[in-house]
Amino acid sequence: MDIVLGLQWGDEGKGKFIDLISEGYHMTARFNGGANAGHSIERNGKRITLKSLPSGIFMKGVQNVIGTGTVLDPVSLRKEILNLKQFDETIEPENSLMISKKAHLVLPTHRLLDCFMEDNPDYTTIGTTRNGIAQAYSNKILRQNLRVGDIDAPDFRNKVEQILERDYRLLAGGDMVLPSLEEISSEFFEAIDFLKKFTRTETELVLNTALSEGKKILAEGSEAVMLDIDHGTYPYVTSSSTTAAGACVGLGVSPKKVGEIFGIAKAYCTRVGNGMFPTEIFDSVGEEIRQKGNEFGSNTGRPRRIGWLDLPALRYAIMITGTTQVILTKADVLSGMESVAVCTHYELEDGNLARTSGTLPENARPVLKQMKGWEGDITAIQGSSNLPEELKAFLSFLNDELGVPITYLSTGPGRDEILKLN
Ligand code: 2SA
Ligand code: MG
Repeated sequence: MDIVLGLQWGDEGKGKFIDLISEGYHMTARFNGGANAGHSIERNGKRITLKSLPSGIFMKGVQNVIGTGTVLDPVSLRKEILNLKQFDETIEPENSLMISKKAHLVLPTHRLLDCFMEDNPDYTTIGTTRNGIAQAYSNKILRQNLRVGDIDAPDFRNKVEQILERDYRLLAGGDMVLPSLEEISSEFFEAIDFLKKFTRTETELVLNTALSEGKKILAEGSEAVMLDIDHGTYPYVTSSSTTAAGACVGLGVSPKKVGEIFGIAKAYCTRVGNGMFPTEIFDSVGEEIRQKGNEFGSNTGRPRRIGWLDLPALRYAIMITGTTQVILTKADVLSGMESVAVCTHYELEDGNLARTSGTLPENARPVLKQMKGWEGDITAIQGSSNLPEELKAFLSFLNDELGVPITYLSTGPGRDEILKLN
């Protein structure tokens, strides 16, 4: 099993890379997160953003798994699949998708409680995607949640209604305008009926059987290492395990079965939501990168914060995940800049930090190295030897600093705009 992970704060371009390599796999599997993800893929000049579905859903003959470590919102999944069919009517997720019976359900009140907590000054505002992700995961840990496998039980409806009513009593104490219980309940059960069209099974058995038959599996991470619940910039993180180990836990596959670990990183950094971001750029350069790189949340449309490439954070993410290859994206966005900065280390009062999760002492100072920028449109370049010399120097500097080879360079948003580096 190979794994694709985001090494920064998300939106590194995982969807595009998975789309490029998924042809070589029999199965693609999502192991964490849910409708908070936004994996953008291009097809025939049109872009579509996947939320809960694995990116292999577009590939004929590829089996797709929504694994045990995910949280599944039936209402959102139904919308996503109906939208997908409009985009490409030949796609048949009824035949190519299986969902873990042990994946946890996101209930309608989880979304409402997420909004309630985000807007209530008694709680820390995380800047979540408001999809009820933390509420579903926390109820899982509390052992109070329902799972995909529960939807066929005769008392499922009663149990859901009981939870919705209980949550509504809690929500009624706030000043949120709530939809009627009947409304959210009927939308939810309509989505549950829709969900019943799909295979629901013990996906860990399917995955391990496939591996024992020599089939190749690609595990697809959502969000990214710096948003990991344990190793990210807590509390400004998501609620799942976004690391390579998280893929093993979330899919029920042994670490012994893992081969390549592809880490995706942008040539700069972005983050949405709150939290520390030491290399953040606040001036017009940041705005220029935001516009040029179209750095807006693919689901929520939120402007993403922009910063220079943070090598101490990237080294940390590579260490935590055991990344074997780095895929560098969006270097084209930096084209035409006179100089490009990279944070090489953090300076502390008593020394330097080369590796950090981003949680820094107050007086830590990011040290930026200015590198000469590269000119021209790199999107059409064929063959890495034709890249501008300044970009080659940038890549070679990063290779040396990271200690892991950069094997691909994405040179533009298009599907084919990616170079294999030798
Ligand atoms: P949540 O909703 O509970 O997981 O939010 C917690 C933190 O995790 C961040 N987060 C993300 N960061 C980047 N991209 C994400 N996916 C979408 C995208 C986001 C969007 O691909 O663009 O559309 O805005 C994602 N999902 C969660 C979030 O910002 C919080 O900091
Ligand atoms: Mg995204």
